[in-house]
Amino acid sequence: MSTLVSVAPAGFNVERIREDFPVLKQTIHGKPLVYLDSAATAQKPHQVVEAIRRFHEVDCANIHRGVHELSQRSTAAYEETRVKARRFINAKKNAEVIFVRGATEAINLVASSWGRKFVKEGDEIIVSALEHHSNIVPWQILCEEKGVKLRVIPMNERGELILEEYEKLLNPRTRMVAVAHVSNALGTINPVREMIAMAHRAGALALIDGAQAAPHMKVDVQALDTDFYAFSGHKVCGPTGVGILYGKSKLLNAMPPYQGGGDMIRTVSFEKTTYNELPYKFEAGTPNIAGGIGLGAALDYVNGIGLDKISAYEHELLVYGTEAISQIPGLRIIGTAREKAAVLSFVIEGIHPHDIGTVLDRQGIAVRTGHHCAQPVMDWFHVPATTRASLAFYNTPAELDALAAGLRKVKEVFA
Ligand code: 7TS
Repeated sequence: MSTLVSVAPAGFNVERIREDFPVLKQTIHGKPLVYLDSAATAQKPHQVVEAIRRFHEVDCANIHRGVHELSQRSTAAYEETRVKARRFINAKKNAEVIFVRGATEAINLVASSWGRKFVKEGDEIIVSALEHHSNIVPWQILCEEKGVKLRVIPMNERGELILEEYEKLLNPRTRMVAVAHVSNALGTINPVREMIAMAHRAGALALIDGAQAAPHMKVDVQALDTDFYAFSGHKVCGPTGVGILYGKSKLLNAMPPYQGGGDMIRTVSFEKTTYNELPYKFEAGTPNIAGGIGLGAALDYVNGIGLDKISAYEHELLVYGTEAISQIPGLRIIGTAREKAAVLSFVIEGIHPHDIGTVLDRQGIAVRTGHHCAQPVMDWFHVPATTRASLAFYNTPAELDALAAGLRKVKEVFA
């Protein structure tokens, strides 16, 4: 048995946890599956699958509209997830928790709704050099429409943001600072609490893209004092197509609706329509009800293990995996921030990442190769793409040994 397992936090039993993930118990090309692509999407425990199945088999009805029993039940189950999500990020009020499709939609909602009303020509918006495209492009669209300038916080060779440079970018024209909590391409954990405080001192708002943070660490939106926080359910062991936007109620109340339709209105006439209160003002149309209920089960599941334990265990895995793959000749890790979570991005001299990914796949090892929707990060490091192994609490040290062995095989194949 690996020594690592013995230093896993008390009460953390990875083999027991893996029993909850039927998908992990399969072979791929005749080899046991080694799933190292959780940054793209996390696997789902059977409790989540069961909650979705139960909804469809027992409670299925539309929500917020029926007096009948099934609609009451499905509304209650869906709204229960809002409460769970509020607790998950420690928001003050349920009304500050908006259901969206995922982090992408959350950021688009803010850029579109808040941006439409509160930015004007000559203003500035700050993002960082390590953002996922979903925290760049919505702001670029807004900038183009409004004549706003997009400014970029640079990073160092470790993939850490340079706060002195960030400080210089802040000025009275800055309206919004939109930054990832954790980088999907590098694993860097940004000092967002400090960055939010800096934004506020300059009179700007802050949006944190928590897509890669929510699965790995305890998030407290009140302690961060963030104005907006976005995450995707599917990266926290929930289903795809559902996520959460947190916003301070004062800001959300002042923003115009993002989409019009059912559920987001109070009254409609051809002369004038009035809008529903928060959070429904931002939830037009029939939502992903099954997904929302599945997300509730996922948050219960993750809380049941405990994010403190998850963080501690994954940190040990990251250290172990970093050591294991660093032994491979010609391998360079991209992203060596001192504060780092769950991501091993790397290149191997002379071998294209897609070839690495293909050879690993033949050995049952699932990694992502490409630019990871973070092309500016690739440009900064002068690489076209990387191979990325991303970790979750259900991974084991033995799987990281398998990755290292797989990479040795890659070297043999392309020798
Ligand atoms: N922000 C970050 C930091 C992300 O990593 C991702 C998705 C998103 C936003 C968008 O999330 P979505 O659920 O709305 O698509 N990242 C990845 C990834 O690294 N590989 O596949 C998707």
